[in-house]
Amino acid sequence: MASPRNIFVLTGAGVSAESGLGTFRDRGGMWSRFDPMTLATPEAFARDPALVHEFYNLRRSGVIAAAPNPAHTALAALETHLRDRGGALFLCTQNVDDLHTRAGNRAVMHMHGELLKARCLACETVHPWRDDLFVGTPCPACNRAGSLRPDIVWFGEMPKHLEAIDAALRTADVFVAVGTSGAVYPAAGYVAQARTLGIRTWELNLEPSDNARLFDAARYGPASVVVPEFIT
Ligand code: BV8
Repeated sequence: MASPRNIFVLTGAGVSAESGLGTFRDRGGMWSRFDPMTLATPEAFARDPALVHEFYNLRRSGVIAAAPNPAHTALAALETHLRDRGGALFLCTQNVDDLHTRAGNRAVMHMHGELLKARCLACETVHPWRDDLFVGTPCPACNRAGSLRPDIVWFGEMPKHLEAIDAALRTADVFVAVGTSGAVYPAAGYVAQARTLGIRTWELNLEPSDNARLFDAARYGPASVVVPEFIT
């Protein structure tokens, strides 16, 4: 790779697959076993909060038990490398785990929220959260019971940090998508936006994604191999 100053990296579930966290749309993936409309929408939470809490409690304990893999570590090294040379890594993740942060990335834009945070629907306070959540769990700030939800962006909800993401894309020299199927918008549209801005686009994935034809270049293989190779 040449030496660009600013790199925008969009990560998806594939970057955490080798840490043991399941992907969504692969064969055997989460959404092939569970219907996202019954688990990952505000309507599902209103209808059956106990079921939705159970699903996210399981995933939260899975994240706590997982560890970053060489793909996460390589992206943390890339951030330091670019910063030391006056550039920047804009790391935007669709993942709700904290593995980029634990690997050492300082600035991570979690556009679909974070599993290790809970938000109160009554007072809007966001709390760091590692325990199981139940329908009757009181909010530590306002003490109201039944008002806490995972601080996750569900289908039909507005993703987070959209302005910062747009600004980062506009100052990037290279766009790299890692381990994402390109099925969920608005993230799936960023490669087209990058192309419009004249930014060189790379795909790093196990196999060609839905958007593969939109990338200028690609490397296919496990993220733990292709990401470290790409940055050296
Ligand atoms: C919104 C949290 C309004 C939940 C998630 C345009 C057209 C059609 C529909 C829409 C559209 N725009 C919006 C929509 C609606 C909808 C949408 O996109 N629907 C799709 C399904 C058609 N979008 C929304 O509702 C979004 N909100 O649009 O608001 C708005 C927005 C902007 C401006 C104005 C208005 C909100 C979407 C958020 C949904 N929340 N996550 C939870 O986690 O429980 S989505 C879910 O998919 C995941 O959580 C993840 O975040 C996301 C993306 O999936 P991927 O990360 O790509 O994972 P996937 O399994 O699909 O792929 C894994 C890839 O890794 C594969 O390619 C595989 O080959 C690869 N891989 C596997 N192993 C490895 C590997 N690669 C490397 N190494 C390996 N070892």
